[in-house]
Amino acid sequence: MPLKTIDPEIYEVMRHETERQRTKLNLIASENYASRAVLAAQGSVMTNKYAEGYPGKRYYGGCEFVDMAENLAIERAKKLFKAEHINVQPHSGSQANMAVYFAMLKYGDTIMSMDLSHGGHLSHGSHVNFSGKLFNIVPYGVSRETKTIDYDELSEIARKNKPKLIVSGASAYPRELDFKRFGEIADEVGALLLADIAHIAGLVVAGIHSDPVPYADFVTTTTHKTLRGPRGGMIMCRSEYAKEIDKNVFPGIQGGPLMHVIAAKAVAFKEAMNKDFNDYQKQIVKNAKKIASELLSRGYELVSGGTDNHLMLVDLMPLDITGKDAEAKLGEAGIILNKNTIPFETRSPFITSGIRIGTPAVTTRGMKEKEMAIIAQAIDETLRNMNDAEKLKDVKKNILELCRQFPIPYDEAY
Ligand code: DSN
Repeated sequence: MPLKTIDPEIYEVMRHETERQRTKLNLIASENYASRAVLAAQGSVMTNKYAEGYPGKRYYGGCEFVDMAENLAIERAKKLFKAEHINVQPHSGSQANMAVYFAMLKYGDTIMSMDLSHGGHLSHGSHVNFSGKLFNIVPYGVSRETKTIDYDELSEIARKNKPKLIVSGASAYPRELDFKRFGEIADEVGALLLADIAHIAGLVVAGIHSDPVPYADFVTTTTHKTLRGPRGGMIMCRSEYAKEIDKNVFPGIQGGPLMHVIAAKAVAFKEAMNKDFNDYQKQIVKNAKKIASELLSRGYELVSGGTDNHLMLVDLMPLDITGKDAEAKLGEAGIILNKNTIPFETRSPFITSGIRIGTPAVTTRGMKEKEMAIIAQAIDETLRNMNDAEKLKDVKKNILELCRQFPIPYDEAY
């Protein structure tokens, strides 16, 4: 029987969520619209199968077809990223990072990573996360002047603290990461290098962001951001670490892999091999640069003065608006994004002094520079008229019209 009959409540929730996705503008830098093919694989019979272990070495019978799916995912990811070894089983980026830490480090070992408030990620060492609780975290950040990573300072911190592992990667850093330089610094101090490319994986595949694979011992990613696949994680590493990594994913920190998600990862990797995908990634960056230049020309301050990738951070301090209020008012106008701390933040992570704007999702809808100019204007009008309900209504109408012109890639998501 159809979902609508079996569970009308969840059906209604999903109908509303589809409508929300259809009628609102998504500027959350870490989100995207997976294709119908990806959704089909994820919502399939593959969900019924237990497959603890790895292809050809499972703890269950009946794994012949899920083995094929996992092998396809691995082979395709190897072609995309040119990595020696790939594990497609991590349920998330956080678990991918956890498996690398557990494979290579002992509790209490020193990890050097980007501070959360400077753009890092929870799983890179936040004190409220397992990473910060189990390991000794030495943070690095951006320079106060340029708001970009100062690699000389990073090198000095590394020499002083002799970390066992350096993490390069971020959730809110608008500039290109110099993985070669990270590699040199790691080599100099005898540290392992982990590149977490969760946000920029699609850009790396398309060759418009430097590739960490030649320099890093481990590369982790999620599969659902710029890569536009199902929600999930993945680890790439040199062959010498393959056994330790696999052992630490399963049975180390996970049980049965999510075979429906792995099948969907395989589909997404196939989609990422199309030339269209590279064009899509290029457009993501063009779109981000366009919003950035439009905001700058309207007098906004962007952290580091702009963007090289798919996202930017707006510093709201000069407007005396909090990130929390901006997120709420933009949401009312149909523009969905997230409040974000800015480097040297003085407010709490629940309030913040910034917002993060990303272009992967609007670019999937087919929007280009012309639409980015409209979006920047809508953001500006909202932020300058936060208490003018009529003005916000007008903005909402325009955003709705824009969304109608650029539909999401599904009629019904269920
Ligand atoms: N925190 C997610 C983000 O960047 O939105 C990543 O895990």
